[in-house]
Amino acid sequence: MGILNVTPDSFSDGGFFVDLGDAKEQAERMVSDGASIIDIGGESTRPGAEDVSESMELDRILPIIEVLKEVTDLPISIDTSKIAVMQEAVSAGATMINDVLALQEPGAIELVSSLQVPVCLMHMQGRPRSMQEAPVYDDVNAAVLTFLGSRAEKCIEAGISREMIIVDPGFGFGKAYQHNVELLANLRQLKELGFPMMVGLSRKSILGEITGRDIFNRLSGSIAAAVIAALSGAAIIRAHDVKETVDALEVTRTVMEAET
Ligand code: PT1
Repeated sequence: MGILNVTPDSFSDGGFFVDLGDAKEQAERMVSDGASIIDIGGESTRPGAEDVSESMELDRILPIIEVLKEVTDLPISIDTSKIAVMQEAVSAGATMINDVLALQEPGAIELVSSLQVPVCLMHMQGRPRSMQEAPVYDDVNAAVLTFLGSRAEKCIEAGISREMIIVDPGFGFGKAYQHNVELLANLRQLKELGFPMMVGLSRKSILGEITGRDIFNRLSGSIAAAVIAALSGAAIIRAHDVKETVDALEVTRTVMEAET
């Protein structure tokens, strides 16, 4: 899954992609580099990010969806927690919903049930603005597993079909350094839920903490994290550097398939 950010305060692209021409170019590159899904977010959810209004989010993403449809037939995922944005984006041609709030907004489950599109349910402790202040867990793996299991169950009860559900542990979302490391080390446990897993670690601060690198120098760390996630059973890797990530995952896949 290639990340196309359209927020001017986007955490690593620094607002380079608010321009439609740039968004188109970036999308074309991700397509030719081998992305399978394009993820668009109109609201930054990185640590410390402020809320964005519904109308601003729509103004940002609807034109991008139009442009993307000209460029590719790949699935378009919309990274949002707002039901109006989910609805409008799917009407405009988005085919997947990526919700860092795991459909906890009132009406979100019912809407997605009626839209019949795949949905990624992500775990977060707290909310983006303050989630990194003092995250606390008794057992981070158990907390994530329990939360995602119960959200998935609620979705299924509301009529979302089991095949439409993807789960994501939410690296960096209300997790301290040790929580992120423990989660990645035990990612296989999440497979027990029986849903495809999505993982986003691309350029995140945990990689900076491990390597001492700033955000522009985390490619190797991001690739290592993507490979570990794939070896642990992740089905979807959310990444900025599509070409490099696809190559690394092709090697990983080839070796995994050769295991006897
Ligand atoms: C993610 C994800 C996402 N990450 C899904 N959606 C972001 N499903 C946005 C840091 O610590 O992992 N899964 N949408 C980006 N969020 C962050 C969080 C960016 C933490 C950076 C950090 O640096």
